[in-house]
Amino acid sequence: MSTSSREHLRISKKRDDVDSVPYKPCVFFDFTRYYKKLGAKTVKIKIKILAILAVLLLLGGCSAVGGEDGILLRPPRPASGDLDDIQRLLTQEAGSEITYKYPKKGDYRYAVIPYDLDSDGNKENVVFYQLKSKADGIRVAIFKKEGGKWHKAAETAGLFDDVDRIIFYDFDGNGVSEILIGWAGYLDNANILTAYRFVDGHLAEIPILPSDGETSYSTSLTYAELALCDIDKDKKGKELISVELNTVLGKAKARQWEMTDSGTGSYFKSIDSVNINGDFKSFKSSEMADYDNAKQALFLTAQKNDGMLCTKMIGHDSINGGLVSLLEGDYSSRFSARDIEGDGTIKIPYESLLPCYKSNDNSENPLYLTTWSRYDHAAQNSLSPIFMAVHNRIDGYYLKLNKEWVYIITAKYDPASKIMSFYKVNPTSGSSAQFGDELFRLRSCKPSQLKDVESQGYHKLAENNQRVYCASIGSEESSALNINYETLQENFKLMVNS
Ligand SMILES: [Ca+2]
Ligand SMILES: [Ca+2]
Ligand SMILES: [Ca+2]
Repeated sequence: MSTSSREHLRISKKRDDVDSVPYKPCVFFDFTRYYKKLGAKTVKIKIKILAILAVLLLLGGCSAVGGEDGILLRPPRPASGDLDDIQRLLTQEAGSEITYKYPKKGDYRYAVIPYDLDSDGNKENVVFYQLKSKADGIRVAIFKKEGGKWHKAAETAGLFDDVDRIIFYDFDGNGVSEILIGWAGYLDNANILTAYRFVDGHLAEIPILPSDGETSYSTSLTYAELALCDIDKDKKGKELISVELNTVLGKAKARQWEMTDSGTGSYFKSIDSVNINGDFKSFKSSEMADYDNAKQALFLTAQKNDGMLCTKMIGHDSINGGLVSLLEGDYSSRFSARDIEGDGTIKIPYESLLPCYKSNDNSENPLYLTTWSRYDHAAQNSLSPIFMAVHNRIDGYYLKLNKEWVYIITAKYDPASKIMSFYKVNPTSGSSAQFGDELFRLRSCKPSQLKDVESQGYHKLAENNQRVYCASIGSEESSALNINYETLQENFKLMVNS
């Protein structure tokens, strides 16, 4: 049996028990065609290395996350009494041990998620779980409290074994949130989104028109990355943007979705799409953020086939409307774009080898010069460099390079001693540059080692909970380059997330 046939059966089997009783199906909606379409799709299945064993109820870690208006908040947790009731009901009925599952991304990273799904003023609880026997795939159940007692109002089978994310949002403005669930595919690039509404105590699927010009409905949408953001900046509502990736060709496309009513039922349809230039292996993350004078764009972090990351930007065309791909160039780095300076704007990195390293030289671990830039819309959609730095990813710091140091100094790193040594570059005619005299060293050590390290001529530059960071300046040539403890301290920065 071919992979696609197996997938066909797998998906068909799982979708038989969709709780669709109260849903008035759209007249165009044809499940048979949907199954055929899915079967025809080449969904690459690879055995996934053990899915992360779901943590016990409520242990799904969730740091502060972006709320509806970008305010940092934590999603609510159910009261412990409610949790006990729900857990008891679920295990009683399943008749077997269960593993709770929690969304890996998004605003709700709990296995049990309270949310008022039908806008009646009381929160239901959405629960993701899987039988420990793995006899069946992942399931999602909705628990509703009526007459002071919880009961399972609805349940449906999911796809695959994990949840990528869950989104609650009132897309059609009727005062009731729709429920979007992204099921985590076995490959990064092939997550599948299904959409539901919870009406009259039942869960009903919302059809999706899968792409431009399609006339037959599906119940799912394949995506590599997903974002809910106010891309058109109208402050009236958020738009759903999906990024789809053709893994064979490495080509990607961003697509905007809208919920609309055909008169016979609501559905999601694609209203615009834009190609994202480049050759991609996967998409890692997306983040709506400011650039240039408070303009906003969706920053996408993609991974290329060589393993390097690159940043892509999707914005909104304020003159003609629709999505635009803003950053066309190929800017590669081992880092994703981030607010590295903590000033509220995202910087985009790209890297080149430090002097004295050759790209084909595998005899030593090469070090890179990272240029952190801002997106410059006026300069033909290109990047304007803000600063250049040498990063030490292992020890979690970077040294900004003053302009007069760039291309004049280079570095080597010894992971055993945690010493990064900086050298003057000796330009040689007719061949590549050579490491010249050593100028200074940076070194990280444990706080308990500081005295010993200081006795070796090091001065403390910075410290955090675990490590102390020091410098030692050893060459007279350093002063000619304005390298002293003051400038090093000023230029030395700890990475918050490397
Ligand atoms: Ca409710
Ligand atoms: Ca709605
Ligand atoms: Ca909007």
